[in-house]
Amino acid sequence: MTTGPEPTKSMDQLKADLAEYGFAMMEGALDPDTTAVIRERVLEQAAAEKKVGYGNNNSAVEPDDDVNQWVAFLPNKGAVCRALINNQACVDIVRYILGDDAILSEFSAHITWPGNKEMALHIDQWFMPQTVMPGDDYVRPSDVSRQHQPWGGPEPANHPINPPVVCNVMFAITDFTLENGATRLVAGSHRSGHHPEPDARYDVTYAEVPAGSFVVWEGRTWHAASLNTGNTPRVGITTYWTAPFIRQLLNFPYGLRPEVTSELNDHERALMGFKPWNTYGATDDFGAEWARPGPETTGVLKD
Ligand SMILES: O=C(O)CCC(=O)C(=O)O
Repeated sequence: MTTGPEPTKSMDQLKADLAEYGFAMMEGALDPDTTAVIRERVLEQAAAEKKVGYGNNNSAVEPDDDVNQWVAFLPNKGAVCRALINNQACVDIVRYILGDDAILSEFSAHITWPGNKEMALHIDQWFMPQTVMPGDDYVRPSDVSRQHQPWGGPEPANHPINPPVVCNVMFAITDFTLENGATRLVAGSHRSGHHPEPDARYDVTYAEVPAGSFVVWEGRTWHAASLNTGNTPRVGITTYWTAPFIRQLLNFPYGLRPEVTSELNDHERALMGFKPWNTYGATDDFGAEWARPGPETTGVLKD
């Protein structure tokens, strides 16, 4: 284990920890009642999804595990979860990292169940093209893959690296402990410009926090969920955020159920990507504040 940040209630400390370690922990972000209501809803949904055999694993990050469970696309699965994207500390730290126009990219629960397999350390912005010397060959952006990356150690690079373009605010809906699979992270790895070597072992910090906290890491920080060696599930909810010019991991404007879309307020709709950014994401009117859904756009016109 290595040194890392301590859980804090101070936004200033949270920002300082992020700069130094690439991650930070906010204690008391959610009150106990809200946390309990969300936990109950997520576990109920998880049990029902398991029963009908609905998509319970995420092979992109856990190819070898069929024990952990992702409850994907939470906004469709109960209005209670929307408390998380309306959490001021969450939105403040996201905007601190990515700027005011950041949007939500994913909003899902990740449940580590006892008997799971260990998730491999990774970074979230694996899709970013690497910097190259002028004239050098480059990987064509649509050919970038998780498998072909500049592997290396977590030490700071001595050359320019990409800035963060995504970040993750993961809410602890149960306690996160060493035993139940707390997220583990490599302090300082956000400065390395490297991806962790697939089978190497590194000094990690376990984000041990009480329920109601969140763990925030930026897109370059090495991290993963851990083994659950206990006998109760660890429930985390990932709110994953992105620069508005990057495709969202979950396609909210397309996939939200109509009854959910009609309940969203403007703040939530903007966060979910209904608002074009410098015309990107527009539908038929480049100047419109909001993208219009198909039935409301202009079709064939004739004199
Ligand atoms: O569930 C966790 O603790 C980590 C999840 C993770 O690695 C991710 O969402 O990229």
